[in-house]
Amino acid sequence: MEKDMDAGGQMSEVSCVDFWCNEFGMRVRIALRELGVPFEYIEEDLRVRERSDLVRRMNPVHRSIPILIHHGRPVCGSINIVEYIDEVWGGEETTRLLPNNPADRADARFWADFIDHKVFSTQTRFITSKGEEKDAAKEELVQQLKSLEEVLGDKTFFSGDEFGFLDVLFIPFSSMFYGYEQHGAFDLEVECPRLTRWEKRCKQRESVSEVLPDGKFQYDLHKVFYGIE
Ligand SMILES: N[C@@H](CCC(=O)N[C@@H](CS)C(=O)NCC(=O)O)C(=O)O
Repeated sequence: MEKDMDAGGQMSEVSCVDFWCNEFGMRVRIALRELGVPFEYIEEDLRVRERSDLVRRMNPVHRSIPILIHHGRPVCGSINIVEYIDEVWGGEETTRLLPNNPADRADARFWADFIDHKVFSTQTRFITSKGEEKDAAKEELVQQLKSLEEVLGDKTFFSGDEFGFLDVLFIPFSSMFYGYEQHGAFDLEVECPRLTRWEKRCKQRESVSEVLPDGKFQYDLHKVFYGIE
């Protein structure tokens, strides 16, 4: 699926600039696989402090990854990119990632924002803090996961029977579930049983299993990044 540059060093029609353990970038790689879009993967090693020329050129405002490059034109911001992928390559209703109904779409976007602005920042605070602050962040994170579990309800996937937009956006965060448990000394299956069953269902999909890193690798890398013993 992932194509290399051709012999003349030309860029593929579709490229994804990312780092293997980037939760935001995993969304893009999963979405491309779900919709069967061949793409070239360009690794941007975030352990190197300076961003590459390509990233500076393609995302001069934020200098962040992921970046989708389509016919040489960059698309930035993972949620924006997933929506773009859906618009360009999503076919019939059943193979689209975003729900067809405008109210369901608005709901999905609301929870997407919740994942990025609540869950991600709480996760970062939890992983990087100690003592009382860490305990408070852990409590908050578990409550936020429970909120997402409420949204999931008894459905197979967030939008119903089909794997879709919110599944694509949130499943990369499950690569930190092992890290949450280790870091907070709790059992996520006890706190959020439906969410952990959803995680297992998602991981049965090739698009997800090929992209998600092992939980221990992911936690170890976060520890290095944040200087946690
Ligand atoms: N909201 C952005 C967030 C992207 C982001 O923050 N990416 C980080 C990695 S997690 C990054 O590229 N940081 C650049 C750096 O660390 O130099 C998205 O959804 O794409």
